[in-house]
Amino acid sequence: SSPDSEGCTPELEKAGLLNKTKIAEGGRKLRKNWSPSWVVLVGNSLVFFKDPKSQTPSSWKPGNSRPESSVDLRGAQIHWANELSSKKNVFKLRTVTGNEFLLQSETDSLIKEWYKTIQNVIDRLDRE
Ligand code: I3P
Repeated sequence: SSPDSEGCTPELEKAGLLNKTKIAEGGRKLRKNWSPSWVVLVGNSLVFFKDPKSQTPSSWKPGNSRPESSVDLRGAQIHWANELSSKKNVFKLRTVTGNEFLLQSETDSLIKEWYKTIQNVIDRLDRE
């Protein structure tokens, strides 16, 4: 494990480019607006960055680029949701606060990895 694993800097679990749209805010439905997002899973949070051009390994680090938004995965739910889009490989992420996101990739293996990794974090937090 890294020197930080026992310290105060959460470990980076995964980062990559996904298509994203928010579809609800606090339970209120929003109009879809798909856009590419640099997504970083770190600690208990999924963090979204607007600029897909800053995809260097260090670009997620605090100070290097400002997140567009972030999602607390504690109590969140994840479901495959291909019925919610004409796109393939779509899953829905719902937070305890009633924010809902669709995440999508054209690459089957990639979206499956994200699904599995996020589900694992949610399960771990559920057991705490
Ligand atoms: C939406 C846009 C989205 C589409 C959505 C449309 O139109 O085409 O890409 O979602 O479908 O309403 P607009 O740009 O005019 O807002 P998908 O790509 O996920 O299918 P929907 O309303 O059936 O969800």
